[in-house]
Amino acid sequence: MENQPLAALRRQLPSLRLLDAAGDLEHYGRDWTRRWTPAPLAIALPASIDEVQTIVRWANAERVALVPSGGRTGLSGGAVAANGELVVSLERMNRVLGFDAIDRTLTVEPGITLHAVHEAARTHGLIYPVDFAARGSCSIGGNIATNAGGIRVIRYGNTREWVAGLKLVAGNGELLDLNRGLIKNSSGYDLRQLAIGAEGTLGIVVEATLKLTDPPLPSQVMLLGLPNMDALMCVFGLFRSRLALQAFEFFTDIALAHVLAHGAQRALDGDHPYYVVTEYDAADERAENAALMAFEEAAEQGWIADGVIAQSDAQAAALWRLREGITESLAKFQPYKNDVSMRIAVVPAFLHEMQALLEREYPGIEVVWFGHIGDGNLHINVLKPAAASSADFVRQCEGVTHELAEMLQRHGGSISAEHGIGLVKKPYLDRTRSAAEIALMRGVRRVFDPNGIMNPGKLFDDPA
Ligand code: 2HG
Ligand code: ZN
Repeated sequence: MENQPLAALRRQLPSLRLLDAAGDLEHYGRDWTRRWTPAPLAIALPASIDEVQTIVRWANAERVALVPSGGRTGLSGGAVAANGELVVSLERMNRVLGFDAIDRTLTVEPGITLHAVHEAARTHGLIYPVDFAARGSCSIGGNIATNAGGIRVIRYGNTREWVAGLKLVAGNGELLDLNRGLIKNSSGYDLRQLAIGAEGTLGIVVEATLKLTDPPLPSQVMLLGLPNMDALMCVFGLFRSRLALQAFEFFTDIALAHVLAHGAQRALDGDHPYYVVTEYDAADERAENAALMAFEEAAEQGWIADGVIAQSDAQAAALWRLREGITESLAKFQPYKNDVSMRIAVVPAFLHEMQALLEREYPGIEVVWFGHIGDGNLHINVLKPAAASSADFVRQCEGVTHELAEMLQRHGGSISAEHGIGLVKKPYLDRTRSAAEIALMRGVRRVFDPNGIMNPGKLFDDPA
């Protein structure tokens, strides 16, 4: 017999598409973390804001938990439904609703992929500059829910800089039209910004007005081989002072080995412990020469051992693949992921401490470092040894993460740079946010969502 609340939802919204086949529950109940067993009540695929609002009101009346769901490419368990929740997939709400040439904004539904946003901006001669490897699968609603960062943050900032307006069905069922595309709006609390990065705990993003900007100047992509860890930030300091950087990313020799084994092309002959992929404006000969001079100066200092500049778009894409293909190349090892950040100035000291911790705690285990070092954001992927059980491995990694979180606290950093807290990092939130902050966050949630139906158990637990 059908679950009573679900039967009530069907009566209230006969047109709503609902799925409950075992395969659908599994598909929509999990994200890229793969750690939890999906167990949602059912999957709702609303086609309009009205339908979303009706679902949220129903959920309040029936006290059913909702999990908003985009491309489920998240790495922190923020879109996992493992406790009988109704998954609200926004995938059918995936249209571009409008472009405003004067405001230079694009209004979209939340289920549109990041890639489709890029394409839509391009048709108007503009760009939406937030970008990262999951662009083809992730959705803009999910990007907003996690304040996604990616590979161009150094130039353009995070998602929150690019959201000019947001429609949110709050947890209490109200439809909020936040900021309405205004550039200037000094009228009290910016609820739009509260909803960005809230991981679906305040409401469901049902529409977004995104800022667009001019395409960047023509650029060059350079791959560098570095002889040691200290050279990373030395090269960054030099390059940032000389070049107009669009991206500055790093990875280690271990990351390179995996990405090459996964089909990427080797671009430098020798082996180096650290690599950097950087992209910078190179509109004319002067800019290109500045890059060569910076390269030579760094080489003279002993900070760069080898390097190559892409000579074509295809070569630039091949260099980028060495960095962007890392996550996919590691997926089969069930990696445990850390995604940490600190002020850029703190990176050198932090790297040394972190290296000592990881070497001590993970003897004989492959640990892969990479990420957006120019933003002070490091990704650490610890690869599960084939012989270890998933549960034991996660337990071991969680113990180490407690130490890492303490180290971050000492350095004023964050346990989640850009992937969100979700389920994965909940135990460490209090190392990044003070007790007073967390109490206020809980209070904000209660105001938006008095019955605690929005993505409960993510970010933090509601009081019993
Ligand atoms: C990236 O920068 C993504 O490639 C994924 O944020 C990082 O897999 C990861 O740990
Ligand atoms: Zn990243």
